[in-house]
Amino acid sequence: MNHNLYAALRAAFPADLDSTAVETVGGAHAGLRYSWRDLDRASAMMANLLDSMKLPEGSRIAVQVEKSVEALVLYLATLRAGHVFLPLNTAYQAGEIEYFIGNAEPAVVVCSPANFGWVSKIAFKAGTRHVFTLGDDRTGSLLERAAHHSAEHTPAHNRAEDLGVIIYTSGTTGRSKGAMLSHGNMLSNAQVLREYWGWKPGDVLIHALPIFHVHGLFVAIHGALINGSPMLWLNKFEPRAVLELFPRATVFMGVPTLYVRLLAEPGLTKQQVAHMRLFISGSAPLLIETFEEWKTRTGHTILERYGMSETVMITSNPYAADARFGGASERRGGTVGFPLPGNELRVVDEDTKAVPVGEIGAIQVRGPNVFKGYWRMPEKTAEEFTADGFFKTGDVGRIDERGYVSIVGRSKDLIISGGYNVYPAEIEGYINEMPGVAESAVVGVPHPDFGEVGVAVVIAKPGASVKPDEVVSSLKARLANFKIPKRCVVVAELPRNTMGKVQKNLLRDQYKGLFA
Ligand code: MLC
Ligand code: AMP
Repeated sequence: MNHNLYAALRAAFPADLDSTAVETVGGAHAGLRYSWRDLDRASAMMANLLDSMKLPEGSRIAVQVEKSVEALVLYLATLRAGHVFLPLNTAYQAGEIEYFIGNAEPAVVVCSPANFGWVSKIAFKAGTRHVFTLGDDRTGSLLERAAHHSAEHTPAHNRAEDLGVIIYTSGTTGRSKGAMLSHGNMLSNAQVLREYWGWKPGDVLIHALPIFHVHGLFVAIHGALINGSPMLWLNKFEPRAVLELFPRATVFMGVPTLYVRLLAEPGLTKQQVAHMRLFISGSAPLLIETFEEWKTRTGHTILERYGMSETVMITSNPYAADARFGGASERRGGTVGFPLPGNELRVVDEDTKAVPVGEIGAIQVRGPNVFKGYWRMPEKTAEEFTADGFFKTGDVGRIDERGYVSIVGRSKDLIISGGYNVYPAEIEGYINEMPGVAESAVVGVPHPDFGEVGVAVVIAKPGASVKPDEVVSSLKARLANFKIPKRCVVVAELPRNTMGKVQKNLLRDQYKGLFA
């Protein structure tokens, strides 16, 4: 049996291949319709282009391009050809890209036409032989080259455990780690979610998330494709454009910031969402206020789920009655619901013993969705798994007497800002190298729009003066914009415990009202 993920998605395309699979909405490239046949033929052409290059097995195809349907086609083509897709956030700057390309050693790099100069320089230096461009307006050398290839292609033969995608996640210490996901990891999760969320004929998904992380790339795209459901496709999230689409759609997925921004629109009414079936939130904690306000304004109860790059989706509130949990069908705000079918989740103490119901501990998971390990980091991988094969998520939570899981914190020092992960250690590393800086601590504080944002607390070397604005502008030149602390303060000293360790909890408390 072929476990190639594209082959499985293709098998779910509707019988009428000329019906619409994707319609672009909003922005300069609105109004384009791609049929299922278009997706199949275009991905065949790109897959044939990749085949013609005779790349070694398991070659990485690194992609940093603006969101477009052609970028989606490139993802499908990479799976189809049996290579490994490596998506990169468009906000990453040269230093970050240099690390990813150096670490992953991709055979092919695809970048935006505007970035070809600097990206190709980095890629060629790292030994990459092929660099293509792909614009969000159907331009670029990738499409020009693919145009010469046949629109028929037989998907590569893959085993379930074959690597399909590498997603880089930042590290608590040191640099980013590439989470290796197999065709089987992604397909099993897509199949489970299709059932669990009650996908059905007639569903239409609004796709307004970036496609370089698992939420937009896997949960949303696989969900629609494996159900043969069309997508209304926005290259960028715009609350008003989304609002206008609700009468034509049934499913919406967003990080909490998207819900907060939609709630700020006076046009969000029960009538406007009458056609919608399901609103799903994830990637960051959904505030109970947002959950309640959404219910009041729209009459819909947001379904919150929980996942991560290493595991894809782990838990979900129920869409319909879940027989495994006494027929519970309530979507409970402040919880992330039940472990998904086939996925085992436990909350443990420091000795890996399950804690009693209702008590807090570390969340560990095991299942067909859990990744193979970190790219070229066998020791790190071994550290993150228990002897019996559970992955240590780094999240802290509890399970209540009804089986609902809640995330109450993180053992990893991580800030989640608007659904993007920011690791303080990385930012602190850059700040600590700046002239005049003795030490720094970056902490997350509540923010009305992004949920949480970073604040940098800096101490200067004796006799030196450090200007907060200069710290921020210097970071901006080197790091992706969403990682930049929204505020920098210079102080005389940092609070420490008896071991000399900076007490970040005290800093978080001290600055929690900054953006109130
Ligand atoms: C943008 N900015 C952010 C930010 N996004 N700051 C902090 N956190 C963020 N997430 C800042 C920029 O730095 C810039 O600042 C300014 O906002 C405008 O930039 P923009 O690009 O125009 O912003 P906007 O389009 O408004 O983006 C906001 C957003 C976006 C919420 C639409 O961040 C987004 O799409 N988030 C979704 C992330 C996501 O898909 N996560 C899934 C991860 S998967 P300045 O100062 O430079 O002007 C995962 C697993 C799971 O976690 O469970 O799903
Ligand atoms: P990433 O590594 O980018 O995939 O981010 C995964 C992390 O996002 C998880 O480990 C959680 O900390 C967090 N996360 C995802 N979904 C939720 C949620 N619904 N509630 C709280 N945290 C979440």
